[in-house]
Amino acid sequence: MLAKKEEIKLKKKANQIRQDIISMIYHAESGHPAGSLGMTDVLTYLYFKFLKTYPGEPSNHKRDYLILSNGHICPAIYATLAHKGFFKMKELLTLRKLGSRLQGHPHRTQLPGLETSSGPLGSGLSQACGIALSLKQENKKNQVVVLTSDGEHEEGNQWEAIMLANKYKLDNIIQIMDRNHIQIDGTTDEIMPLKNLKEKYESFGWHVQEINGHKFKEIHNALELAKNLKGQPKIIIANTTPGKGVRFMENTNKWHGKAPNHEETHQAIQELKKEYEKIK
Ligand SMILES: Cc1ncc(C[n+]2csc(CCOP(=O)(O)OP(=O)(O)O)c2C)c(N)n1
Ligand SMILES: [Mg+2]
Repeated sequence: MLAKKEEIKLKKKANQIRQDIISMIYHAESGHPAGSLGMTDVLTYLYFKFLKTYPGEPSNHKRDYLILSNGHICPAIYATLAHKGFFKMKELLTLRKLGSRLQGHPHRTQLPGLETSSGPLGSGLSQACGIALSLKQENKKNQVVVLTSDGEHEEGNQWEAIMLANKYKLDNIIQIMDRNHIQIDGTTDEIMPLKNLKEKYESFGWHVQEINGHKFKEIHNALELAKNLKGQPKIIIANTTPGKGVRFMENTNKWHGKAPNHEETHQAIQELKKEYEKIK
């Protein structure tokens, strides 16, 4: 069970991370707010409760691995890493600037805390499989958590990795899918219907859970169950609201990859600040 006190702390942290995401994208004048805001609760829980991380020593061999496959939502992981102490908060406003370590898509060798580079969709699960397989061969217990998006499930490579993870019984993988029903140009139903992803994954030999990706108790319970389940790869389908926390950005693909202007930024931050005061 997730204690009430912990839940409140996580909600406050996620709210602050959302404010940073908005400021970063505003200053960069480009970026991807919808998916970033949608996955903030999951990322907050992972870094502040679940993953073994070593901010001062990011390559520590005891660490768990977080692979961000849908690299365009990197403002969320950058802000979370900064809050966790991987680098200074003031660096966040260098997002997408020339020479910055915070590129528009994650660049592994530049920024401490990143395990992979990403951007080309559909590659992260394959990368996670490689890491998970090598950890297994060395009898290591580190967890490999991979974040993917629903849009990525239109990539053939994704399904090759799904089969491989089953073949090698990669039970050190937990995939969390951002099921937000949008992609660049519309809804996933309009562009390429994904139908019943739970049934599909089950038929590929995966253990599947479906949760509300904004309820910390559900995130907690699903990850605890997944961590302790052996013998097969595991996926948590996180149903999320794209743009979560900023009403005018919610549930539309219009904010997939667009920066808010000055007024919109002000409105978004005000809304988040009001919400922060209500957290209890
Ligand atoms: C292989 C590949 N094809 C196309 C793109 C361009 N692209 C970037 S984001 C995106 C939409 C993908 O859908 P999803 O990740 O679900 O978007 P979100 O929910 O974050 O809006 C596309 C097609 C890409 N990055 N990589
Ligand atoms: Mg999506």
